[in-house]
Amino acid sequence: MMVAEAYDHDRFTSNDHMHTWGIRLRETVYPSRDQAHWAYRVMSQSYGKRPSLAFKIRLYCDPDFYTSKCNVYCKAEDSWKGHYTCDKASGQKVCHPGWEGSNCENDIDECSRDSNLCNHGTCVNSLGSYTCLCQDGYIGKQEL
Ligand SMILES: [Ca+2]
Repeated sequence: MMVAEAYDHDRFTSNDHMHTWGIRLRETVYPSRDQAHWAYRVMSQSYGKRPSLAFKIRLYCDPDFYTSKCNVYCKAEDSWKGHYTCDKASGQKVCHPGWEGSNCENDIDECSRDSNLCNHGTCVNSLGSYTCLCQDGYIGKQEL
């Protein structure tokens, strides 16, 4: 429910109450300010000569909050705390390639998961990645 009140700000009397409007709003909550569209609304009464109030409104989540209720917090990280971005709709963490875990804080040991990862080379695990060291007589590129 949104309520707006109007007062006269003249210099003759105190700020007199002129009118009160009330409206029940059903608006879309957008994930961010950049995506939020303005909605144009009018508050008016159907009887008599009552003033109307026209306004525009847009609702969006604070930065790093997601879902239509803005109740899921996620802040993208690429540090010791974790390696992830945030899904724009759900706010769920999306791990960078090479990381796993609830906070994407655990390195994936690609070499132990796939013994054929480097064909004719030696696989060397590293944080968030791996390297293939080619055997003598072989050249090539690894693909992540
Ligand atoms: Ca790794």
